[in-house]
Amino acid sequence: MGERNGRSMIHMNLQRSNQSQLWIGLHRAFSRARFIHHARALLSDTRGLTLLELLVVVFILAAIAFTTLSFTDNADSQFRYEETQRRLEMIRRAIVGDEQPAFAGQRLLSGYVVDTGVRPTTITSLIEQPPSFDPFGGKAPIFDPVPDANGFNNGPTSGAGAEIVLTNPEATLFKGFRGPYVSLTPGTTREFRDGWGNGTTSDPDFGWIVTAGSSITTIQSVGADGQPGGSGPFDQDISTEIRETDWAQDITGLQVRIVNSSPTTANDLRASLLVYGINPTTLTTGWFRTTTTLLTTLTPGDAGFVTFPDPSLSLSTLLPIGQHLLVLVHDGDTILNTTDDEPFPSANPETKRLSFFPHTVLPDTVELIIQ
Ligand SMILES: [Ca+2]
Ligand SMILES: [Ca+2]
Ligand SMILES: [Ca+2]
Repeated sequence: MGERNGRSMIHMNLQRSNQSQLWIGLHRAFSRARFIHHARALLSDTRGLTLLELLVVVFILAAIAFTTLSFTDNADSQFRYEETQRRLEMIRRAIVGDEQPAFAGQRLLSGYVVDTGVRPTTITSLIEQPPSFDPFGGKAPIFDPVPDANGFNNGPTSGAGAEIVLTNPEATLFKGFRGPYVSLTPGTTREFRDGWGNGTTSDPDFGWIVTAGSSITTIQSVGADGQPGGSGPFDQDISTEIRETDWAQDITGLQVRIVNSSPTTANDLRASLLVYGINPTTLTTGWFRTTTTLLTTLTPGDAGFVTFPDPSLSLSTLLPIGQHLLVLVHDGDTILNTTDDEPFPSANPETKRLSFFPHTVLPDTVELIIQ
């Protein structure tokens, strides 16, 4: 029994052992299947990841390429925008000169307005000498006893009330066209376009829009879209304004102190300012004259004041920046702008060059001395 029992125990154990082997085998088989399944899944996952990665890489490369392209595009637009701004600044400097002190606080008078006494009407006039303009050079100011209603001299050159040319060297002013006032587009003879290349060569403004008001001139670039308006950063129009204080000085209230250092009494004195420019009526080069109030008597050793403008004048008191000539005037009949008006003393008139700078206050008083 014991043996039998023992046998049966062994048998059972064997049976159990076989069963567990079977289970283990089955388990292993399942495990292997699962492993293979997992491995396949993993393998297929790995393939999926690789593809995804590849796609990501391709996408990133494309994105980089696109970004580089749009960056290049953007950089190009940025360059053109800045070039347009630089050229607007160039136009501004061409018209009113360098607005910064040149050295040691001293300022230089330069630019189109200083040379010609007027603002340009087109961009072409900054490049080519307008037909009515004189070339740059020393000019003897011309005093006209009876000027035109707009203040400009109108002849005659001889006879009663004839123009008087102030030939003394200290009276000479350097005036006239000395352009081009802007650096031309490289490789061209007469072009000055904006950074976007707007406009055509036949356009007198080369694509810029120039608006000349009575006191403000605006120069505008229409931007990347080539037309006025637009909202994009580069389509928006950009412009520069030449304001009254940039190109002109108002002489209202400017006083001239006249000192009589001569031994004789001087009577019926005024001071006139001679300004070179273009007569807006005849469109020819000429001299504009505006004059102060009257000082009836000035005894030896005495000083007196006259003030711009004489109330009988209806001329503009806005004068261009630049150098002008102040002249002492004798007005015997005390009526301004009649044939007897003449520079004083007639043999060697008292004169003084006055410099009008942009953005500055004119001195309250300037002085003329009768020697
Ligand atoms: Ca005249
Ligand atoms: Ca535009
Ligand atoms: Ca007179």
